[in-house]
Amino acid sequence: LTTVAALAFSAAAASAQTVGFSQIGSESGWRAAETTLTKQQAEERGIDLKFSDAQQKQENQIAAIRAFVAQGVDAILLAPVVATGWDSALEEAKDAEIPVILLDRQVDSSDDLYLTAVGSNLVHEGEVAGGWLVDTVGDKDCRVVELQGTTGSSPAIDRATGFRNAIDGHSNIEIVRSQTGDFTRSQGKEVMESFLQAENGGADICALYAHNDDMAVGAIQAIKEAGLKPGSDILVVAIDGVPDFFQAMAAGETNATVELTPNMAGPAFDALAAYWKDGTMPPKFIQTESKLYTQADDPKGEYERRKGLGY
Ligand code: GYE
Repeated sequence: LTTVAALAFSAAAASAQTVGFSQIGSESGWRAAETTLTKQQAEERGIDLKFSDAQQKQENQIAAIRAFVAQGVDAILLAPVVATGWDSALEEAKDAEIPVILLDRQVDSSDDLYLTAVGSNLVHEGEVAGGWLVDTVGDKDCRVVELQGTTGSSPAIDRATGFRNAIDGHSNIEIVRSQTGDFTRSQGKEVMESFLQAENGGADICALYAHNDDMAVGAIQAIKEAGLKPGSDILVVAIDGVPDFFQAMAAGETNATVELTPNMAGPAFDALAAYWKDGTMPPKFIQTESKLYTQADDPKGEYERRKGLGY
C-alpha cells in the first residue's frame, strides 16, 4: 500500500498542479499585495492558479470552494473572511481528498479540516501595538479610539484581545470608542469622523489604534480635516506595514506599525510541494514574523523598499 501511495503522490507531484485560491477581496493594500505575490509565486512554480475574488462575502468563498472541489483541483488556498461557518465546505474538500491551506486568518473549524494555516500570531500583533502605546505615553492619561477589522474575522477578534492584554494594568490608558472600519480606508475615514465629533472635535482623543494600516490612512485624512495633527495631536498605531503608512510616518503623521508579510503563499506552496511529493504533513500553523516599526526606523526607506511590491 505504501508503494502505491508513494507512486500516487509522486505522480501528483510530477504533473502541473492546479490550485484554487479563494481570496477575500481587495479591501486593503495589504490584501492586494498578498494576491500579487500569490499569483507571481504560482507562475514561478508552474502552478495553474484558479483565482476567485469573493468581494468580502463568505457565501462567495463557500461557492468558490465547492466549485474548486467540483473541478478536482489539487489543493485549495483559503483566506477566510470570518472565522465561523466553514465546516461543511471544508468537509467537502476533505471528502474529495483535496488539501486546504488557510492564509492570514484562522477558522473555528477543527484543524483536521485543513492541511495547515500560514499567518501571523494575531494576538501578539495587538500586544506589540498596545505595548508601543504603553511605552510611549508612560503614566499620562490617554483616551484611545479603536478602528476594528471586519466583524467576526480572526484578526479583528485577536488584535482587539492583544491590545487589551497590553494596556491591562495601565489604568491611565482607556479605550473610549471602538467600531469596525472593515479594514478599508474609506470606512476608516468615515468612522474616525464620527469618533472626532463624539470626542470634543478630537481634543479628547490621545491615540488611534487601527487593526490595519489602511483604516489608519483613511482616519488621518479625517484627523487633518478636523484641524488636528495626526501623529502628534493624536498618536496613530496600526498593523500591516504597507507603503502608504510608512509614507505618512515619514511625514510625521503616523507613529508605529506592526509588519505583516504579504508573502503567505511562499510557505503555503512549499508545504504543498512536500505534501504532494510524499505525503509529508506540515505543522498545523506556520507562523510569520511580526516586527514593530516606528519613526526611528527610517520610514522613508521602508516606504521605498515596499512600494511597487503589489500593494
Ligand atoms: O491586516 C488587512 C486585511 O487578514 C491579517 O486582512 C489580514 C488582514 C490585514 O484586510 O489589511
